[in-house]
Amino acid sequence: MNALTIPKPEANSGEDAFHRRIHQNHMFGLWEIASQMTPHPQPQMLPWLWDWKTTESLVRESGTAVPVGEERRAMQLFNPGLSGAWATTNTLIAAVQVLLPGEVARSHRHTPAALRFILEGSGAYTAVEGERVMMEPGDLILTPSWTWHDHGNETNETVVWMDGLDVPLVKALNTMFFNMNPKQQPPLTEPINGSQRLYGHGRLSPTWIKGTTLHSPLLLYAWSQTLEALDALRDREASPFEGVALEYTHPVTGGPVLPTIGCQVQLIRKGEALQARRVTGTSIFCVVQGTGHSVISGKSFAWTRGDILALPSWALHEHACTGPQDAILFCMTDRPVIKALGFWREEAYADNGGHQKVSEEFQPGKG
Ligand code: 1HN
Repeated sequence: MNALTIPKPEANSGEDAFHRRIHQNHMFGLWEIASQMTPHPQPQMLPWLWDWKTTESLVRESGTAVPVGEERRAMQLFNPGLSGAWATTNTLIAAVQVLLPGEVARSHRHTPAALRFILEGSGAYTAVEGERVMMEPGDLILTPSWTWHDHGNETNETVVWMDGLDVPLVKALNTMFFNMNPKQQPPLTEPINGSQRLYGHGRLSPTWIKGTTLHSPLLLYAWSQTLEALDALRDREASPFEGVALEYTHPVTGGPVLPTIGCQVQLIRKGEALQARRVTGTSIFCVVQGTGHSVISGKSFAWTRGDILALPSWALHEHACTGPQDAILFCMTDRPVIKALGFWREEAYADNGGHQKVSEEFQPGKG
């Protein structure tokens, strides 16, 4: 038998008889694909912004254009860099969902973990495993992996929220399971906001409940408490990259709220221009209040309330508040996965006083 000839680097065109044979046999030489071992992440996803002005009008229209049937009335934000994949970043999907007065989104469960960040409307609810979790603007509500959940709006105002899920990650891992509950709304078995009563008191947790769950047992992070925490720190020196940034934590372990999705809220004070850095993993920001911009890889994204911004892995980014009021950003990220697997890296941008040169302005809807 002849020894394999080691191909020379210039023999990587894949056109000769040997390469044709390996391709026919479902093989490629590493020398043909080694350029995929990039020296640093080179994401396919694009940094992108969905402006609230556009999203809001489409979401309002969806209220009359499509019913809440078997499926939710949730507008999925597709990243234009990801070739039509169901993904806002390579690991996360964001959606904007509307529930009109009197509507119910029926009970189902799935392996992707989900969260809601409430944008508009008071008094609607998500029922999670038999517990109604009441919604107020700015609240963070969790529906962990494989928990039954339905939504209902018994108020007379429309409710709008941002959904966040780890769908692209679950799909990449081939671990998608989904089913409908035979009941539109299974019976309530827990007190309203029961998880908040048990776990919503900071460092005080019930002693009689042994062990804990991978996900946070606290399903509601109320905006009133979030705002109070940010206010208490407003006059402090904080992160040069994130401003007054607080992580929503699992009350028992101190870890992230979901094993696959971490959440943060950040206050960027009036006039504050944070410094640039890059980190591994992706994030999706939602502007809660204020106006400002984020510079991502030299492109400036101007933002205002309700805008949703997707940040790729390892992209240089910096945020600034430019309006007359403090800015607040909500952020969801795949950082828990990145950290658990040992892929976390961060790098401050040292040049130019920590600020990028802006070479382009993002145009909403165009790029
Ligand atoms: C889902 O179950 C909801 O429960 C919202 O409201 C958005 C996006 C992808 C997959 C499942 C919901 C979703 C979703």
